[in-house]
Amino acid sequence: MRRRLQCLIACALLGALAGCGGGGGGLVAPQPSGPAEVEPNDSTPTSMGTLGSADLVVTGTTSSDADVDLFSFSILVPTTVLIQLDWNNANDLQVGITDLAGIMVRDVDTDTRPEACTVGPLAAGTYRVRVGSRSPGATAYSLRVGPR
Ligand SMILES: [Ca+2]
Ligand SMILES: [Ca+2]
Repeated sequence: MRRRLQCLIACALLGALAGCGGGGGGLVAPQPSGPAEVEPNDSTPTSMGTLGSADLVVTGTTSSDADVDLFSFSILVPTTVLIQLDWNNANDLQVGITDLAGIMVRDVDTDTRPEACTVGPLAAGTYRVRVGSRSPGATAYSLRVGPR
């Protein structure tokens, strides 16, 4: 409940851009490619690199609903960014993006997959992406961050 309230507040602050939510598949196919996450990453993010013209993709696994996977990426110029998290079973994952100060930019947690969101344009800087799970079982996923 608190998360959804935070999302509402964040969305309102950002002007409630459209294109946020789950079930919006079809725009970008899931890509089971890219480097894989390496634990531990619950509190120290793994860098996905600097965002250029190509999407950054990593794969990972939430081992349980207690596992959190953190990633970071940087942008050098103001950029509108797609964040998309996809997986292949009935489990329930969530994804959020914060700036380096920990201020939530957007949190996406619907009942469907993929969880996807287009935010921005974001100011140049480094951002943190948090992948979490509401399901006790393990879930392999693919996380895509790309300019849009
Ligand atoms: Ca993990
Ligand atoms: Ca983790």
